[in-house]
Parts: sequence; C-alpha cells; structure tokens
Amino acid sequence: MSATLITTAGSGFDVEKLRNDFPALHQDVHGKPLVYLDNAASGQKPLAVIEAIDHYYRHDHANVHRGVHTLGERATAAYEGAREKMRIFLNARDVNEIVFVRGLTEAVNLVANTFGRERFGPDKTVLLTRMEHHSNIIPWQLVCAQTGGGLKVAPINDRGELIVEEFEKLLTPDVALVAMVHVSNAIGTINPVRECIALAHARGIPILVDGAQAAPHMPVDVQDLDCDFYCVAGHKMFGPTGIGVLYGKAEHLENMPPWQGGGEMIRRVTFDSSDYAAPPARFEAGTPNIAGAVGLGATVDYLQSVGMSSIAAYEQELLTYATEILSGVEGVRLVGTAQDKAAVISFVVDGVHPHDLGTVLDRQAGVAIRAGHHCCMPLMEFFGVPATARASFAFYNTRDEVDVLASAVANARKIFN
Ligand code: C6P
Repeated sequence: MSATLITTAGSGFDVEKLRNDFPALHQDVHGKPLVYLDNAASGQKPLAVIEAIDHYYRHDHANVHRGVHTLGERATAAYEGAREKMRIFLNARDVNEIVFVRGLTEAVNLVANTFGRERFGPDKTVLLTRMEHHSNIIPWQLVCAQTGGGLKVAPINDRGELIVEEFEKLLTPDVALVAMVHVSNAIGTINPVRECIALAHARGIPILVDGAQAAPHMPVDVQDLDCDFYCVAGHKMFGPTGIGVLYGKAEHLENMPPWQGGGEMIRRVTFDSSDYAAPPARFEAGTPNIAGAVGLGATVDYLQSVGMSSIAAYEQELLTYATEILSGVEGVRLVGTAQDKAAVISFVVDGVHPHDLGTVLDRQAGVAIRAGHHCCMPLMEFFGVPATARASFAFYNTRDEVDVLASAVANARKIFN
C-alpha cells in the first residue's frame, strides 16, 4: 500500500462527521481539546459499540450455549452472530475457523501451546522478525524452553523494513513455524506478509500472522493471504477490551489439542478420559466474554459502514501529511521510515526523553501519545534507542490534530533545550 497511489478524494469520507460517533474524542484534557494519538495502544469506541453492549446487558444477557430459555437463546444468537460478522470481516471460509479469545496475546499463546508444542523439539526453531511485539516472542520462548529448540530472527534494514531475501534464506528445514507481525506497532512498517506466506508455504512451513495493527486500518482477507493463523485484538479495532479473535485454517484447528480445559469444550467427560468438542468450542473453555463479542460484532458493522478501503486511504493521506510536518520540526528524528507504512510515527527529539515529551504534550497541549519501548525491546535495541515517542493515528484523526502535535513538540523542545 503506497501513500501515493490511493486517495479519499470523491469517496465521501467525512472525518468531522465520523468524529461525532466517538464520544470520548469530545473532551478537554488539562484545559485543551483532547488530541488522541495513541490508537496503536487502543482505539476509542464508537457510540454504536457502547450502545450494543448497553443493550445486551439491559435486555439479552444470559449464559451462552446452555439455557433453553429466551434470554439464553438471545445471548447465544448474539454471540454466534458476532462470530459470523468476524468471519465476513476477515473473509474466512468457515465460521468455525473463528475462535474468540481474550486478546491478541491469548491467541498467540493458544497456538504456541497447541499447534506449536506438537511441532517443536530440540532440533526445531520458530522464525520471527526483528520487529515483533513481545506477545509474539515470549509465548514461543516459553514453549521452546519446555520442548527444546529456539528462535531465529529475520533481520531488517535501517528503514525498519524486513529484508525478504534474508527471511527466505532462514526458511530452512529446522523451522517448524513462522510467526510475524503484519504491521509493526512500534514503527508502522507494513510487512509483505502475502509474499512471506508464499515463501514459507513453498517449503511446507506454516505461518502465524499478528494482525493487531493491520485489522483496524486496512482490509484483511485471510483466504487471499493464505495464512495458517491470523490474530486480531478487538480493542485496537475500536471494540471492547478483553476480546480478540484467532483465525485458524479448519485443517489445523481440527487437529489441534485443547489448551485450556473446562465447560463447553467437551463432548463427553468421565473421570478416566474425555472427548473434546469440535472447533471453535474446543478452544473456548468456560463462560466466554459474551458482551465483548457482542461489542466486537457492532464494531465490525461500524467499520464496514465506513469502509476499510476508505479508512486505509484516508490514513495514508494523514500519514503523508504528518510525516512531512513532523520531520520539519527542528530536532525531530523519525525512527522507522519504511516505504510501505501504516499511520504510526515513532520519533525522538534532541535533548528530550520520550517520557518527558509524552508528559509535556499531555499537560500542555492535551495530546495523547505513547512513549517507551512499545513492547518491542529487540527493535529498540536495533535502532540504538531505549525508547521513542509514538504518534499513532486512526481514521478519526485530522490534519489540524497533526498541526497541534507538531507545535506541541516544537514547544517541548524549547522547554528542555
Ligand atoms: N500493542 C501498543 O501500544 P494485546 O495487549 O493482547 O491486546 O495486544 C498485544 C499486541 C500484539 N501485537 C502487536 C503488534 C501489538 O501492537 C500489540 C499491542 C500496544 O503498541 C500495547 S503494548
């Protein structure tokens, strides 16, 4: 997705109108209108999502898949309806390929402890990239510590782009699985996942994609990608916290052992042995986050009414503008300048620690950014910085907000220098 190729001109995309759907955006912080640029950490929620959860708790709540009574049936229909919405959103072939989980972190842990554990061993490795979030490093490390084997890391260049030729060279017979991020949360790089998936599959290697920062910002089609697993976090998609989705190809899910045991994931139980339910129930032990799923379903409806292609195009325009304005501020250095980039800008400012910058922007200008290592310590080490400041945009952000950010950064630099 190149910034120069797409445009929202003529698409009817009206950012001011869309902003009205998000109550939290309309408030003052320290006496200044909030400028929320921490969307990679979590997105704000449209009224449609808040109201769907409110309605569910006021009228339809009961446990799912258990009650024969009316509320039980309504709650089950709402929960399973949300699964179908997620199937359509990701273009999965079958609704049973959609597993509800607590979030992206749980999705990776689930695959590591089932599919991964069965394939790992002393002579096996998991291939990652240098830009992975800790959620896509630690679960593999934990399982490898028990099974033997270890991690291999595909390198990146100085712009923060995956070096695909090196990635390909690392696809050797010891690799049991590739796990890679679609869009880097820390620097915004959009990885060529489709190409990487094809390269891995050509060698019979399955691949998991961390889609936390892709699904909220661009169309995702798991059949077109042909990934084996795709992980999504609901709260980054402007949905509730505590809910996410693991997409897995049916052929994998059907052959995977359960991870957590409990109610609903079984067919028959005796004290000697038990039989497990088919996917997705096999991986959803216990009472699930029903309201979270309902909210996620409402999020999907909302995002589809705006249009994922329009969202992607608008955010690319905003990224181009923000990159130009911010890199023009004296003392600012951008960290991560990939050609194919989502609307995330990581930067450092001469003489100002990112944490101080984050605090000053909040107190003096009402601007919310994230400062730190963004749960990507190996990536920060690569760039030789302990931390960066990060402005991460959503489709409800505006050029005016970019201007507020840039002048607040310039002021902060004056304060500290
Ligand atoms: N990144 C950020 O500020 P959870 O916490 O399970 O919802 O998502 C984890 C996760 C995994 N992969 C990527 C690419 C992510 O961006 C995140 C969450 C937030 O960048 C919080 S560290």
